[in-house]
Amino acid sequence: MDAGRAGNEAYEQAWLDYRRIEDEALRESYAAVCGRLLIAGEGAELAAARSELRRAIAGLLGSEPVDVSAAPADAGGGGGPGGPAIVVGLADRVRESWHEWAAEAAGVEAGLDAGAGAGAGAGAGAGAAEMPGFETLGDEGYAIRTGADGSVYLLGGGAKGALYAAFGFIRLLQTGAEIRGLRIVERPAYPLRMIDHWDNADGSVERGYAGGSLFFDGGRLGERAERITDYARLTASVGINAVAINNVNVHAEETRLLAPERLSDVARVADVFREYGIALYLSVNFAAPIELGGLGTADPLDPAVAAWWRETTAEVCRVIPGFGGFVVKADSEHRPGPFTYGRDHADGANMLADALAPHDGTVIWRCFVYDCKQDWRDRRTDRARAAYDHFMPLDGAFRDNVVLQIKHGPMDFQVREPVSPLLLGLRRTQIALELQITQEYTGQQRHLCYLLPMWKEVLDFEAGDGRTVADAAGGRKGGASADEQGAAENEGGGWRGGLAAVSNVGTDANWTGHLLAQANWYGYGRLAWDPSASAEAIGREWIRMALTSDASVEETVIRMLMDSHAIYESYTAPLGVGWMVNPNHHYGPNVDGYEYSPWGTYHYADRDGIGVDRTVATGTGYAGQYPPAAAAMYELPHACPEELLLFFHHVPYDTPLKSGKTVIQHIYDTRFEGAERAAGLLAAWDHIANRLPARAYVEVRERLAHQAEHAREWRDQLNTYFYRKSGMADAHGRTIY
Ligand code: GCV
Repeated sequence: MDAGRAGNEAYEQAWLDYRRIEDEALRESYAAVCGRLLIAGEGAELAAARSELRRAIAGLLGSEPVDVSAAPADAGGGGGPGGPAIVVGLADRVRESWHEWAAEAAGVEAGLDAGAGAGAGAGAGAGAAEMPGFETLGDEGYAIRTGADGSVYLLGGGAKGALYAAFGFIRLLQTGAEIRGLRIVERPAYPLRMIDHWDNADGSVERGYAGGSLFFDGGRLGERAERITDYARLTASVGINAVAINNVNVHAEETRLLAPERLSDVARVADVFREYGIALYLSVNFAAPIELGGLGTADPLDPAVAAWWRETTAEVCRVIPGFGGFVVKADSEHRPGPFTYGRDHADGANMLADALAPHDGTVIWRCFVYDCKQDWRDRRTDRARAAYDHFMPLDGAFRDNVVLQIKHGPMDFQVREPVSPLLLGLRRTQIALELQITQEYTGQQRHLCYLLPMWKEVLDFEAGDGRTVADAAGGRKGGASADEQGAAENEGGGWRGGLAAVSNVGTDANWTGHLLAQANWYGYGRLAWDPSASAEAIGREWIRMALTSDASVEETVIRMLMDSHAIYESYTAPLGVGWMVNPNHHYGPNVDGYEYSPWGTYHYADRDGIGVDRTVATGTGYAGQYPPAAAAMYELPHACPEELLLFFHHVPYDTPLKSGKTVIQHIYDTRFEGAERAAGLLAAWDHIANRLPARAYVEVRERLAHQAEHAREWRDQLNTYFYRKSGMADAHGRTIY
């Protein structure tokens, strides 16, 4: 058992668990640099950086750094008699106000000049010319540099950047990195790096698997001050800069969050967020002018409605400085929206955007719009088409402060879906890719499912022209030359889009219920900062920071994480068929659970075959929503990636796959293998039992044991269902019921 863990046994500090570094030589080498701390400047984010660095260094190294911020000259400079220091500040201010001191600090300026690798900025005068690169940091970027005397400079382009630099440096210490000769420049890939909470005012969390809401507690808001601060620290530490605190399904009580008497509570949470560079967003009810304002309509083109939103928004922004904006689920799953008034979604979003524009706020408008009252007998209506059909015709019709939030797949966060064609289709509209950290359809934090490999596939997807989803979310042309890309698109300033994801945290002591599901929260933030980072590297960081510094344990746990999505997929959804789950709560196998429902979620299995024909030639035409190369690939069964075969095609059970197996044999084999591999996760965990902290071992083991058993249930129900439908025996004669 890892003795250093005492005090954070419950993992309530997650990856900001500053347990003492066990390797004495490493600790001493860090201590040589971390003895003194100098914060060059004022302000909330710098104060947060100061307290975090003090806390981290005290925990990791055993003693707090001496704070020399007040009197740098007396303290002898970074490299003076007091020895090296950690210097935190804004790149500009450190350059201007601390120039002399920094120069004294044993040649730091030379180090800064030589290494600025973020590209040559235009510069603003002689000083700027000396430091190419800092102009390109932006408010959120940062540089970390070691001066010649060993002092470490954590320099933000703006205050947020300085805070991120502090967290970045702490991460180096926690992961055992070399901190001599640091020359790091980091800039986030996206301006929007958001987490959406589906928290309700009554304290429950829709699709929450880790306890109740952090923010709402029996009708009160913001009472758990310490926990909310820890949440803000954890969230900011991975670079998240926007959080919507309430569910996109806005009920009566949450509609009232906009009312003056509730705003002060919201403001309390926003105050904490602001210290950590996080803008608070509210999900709003499109019918609020009626339900809260007492108007007779919510028609977005009605001047009285627009005026109500303008005034209400102005008050929100007065009470909450730096308010982020609104998240809107409209005309979706029984929520009100502009369709009621014969208006389109650009009318609705733009009206709210105009109310937010004077306050520099953003409308995050969701594209999860489809008919949830479909007749299952109707085989021509295809839910997968809906987002593209609704929003492509509106490309270019949205204000500059509207971001369309688009789920990664065309259906709804299934374990396997193709990438939504809308993500690559929109060229003149700002977008945010929406992911789901909470494991609604991926094991509900009872099964292990590390989601980064799947998210990486989404971000890397391109439809034949080299422009990836990661590019599209950043408003980058990507891929081919600008000419080939056509119209001006969105490169350059003003882009507000990026990534958004549904939170997986709650009041459980370890935040996420399944301890290893913390890696999804951590990893989402790290990917939103840098989508080119590898899933494995991010997973290893989390393991070192949150769980253990034992390298052999790390090897086992990273394999478990990296294999887990494929394992989950193999015993649940074959070849791109989703939805074979129990209705409502969505947990556990039920092959026909959604087959005769109005939700548009069918597999069409009969005695001869299975799958949905979404081809242009004979099906719903969904495949034709992709650019030509991808459309051609999905249109033909032999060209279609096999893992999506049944998403795009209805095929007979005896259709041969590339492996030589038939579809039915593939279904049987993957279910048997998947269940075995799930049991293997438990065995792997047991194998490292005596090298794991006791509580972590026991808690995770309980979940892995459940998973192994539940995977068998999935195996047997699916195999039995398809055996009974098809009448085709398993080639290996294994037990099917
Ligand atoms: C918040 C799915 C979920 C709902 C969720 C919805 C959405 O349908 O099951 O719980 O509602 O997606 O994303 O709006």
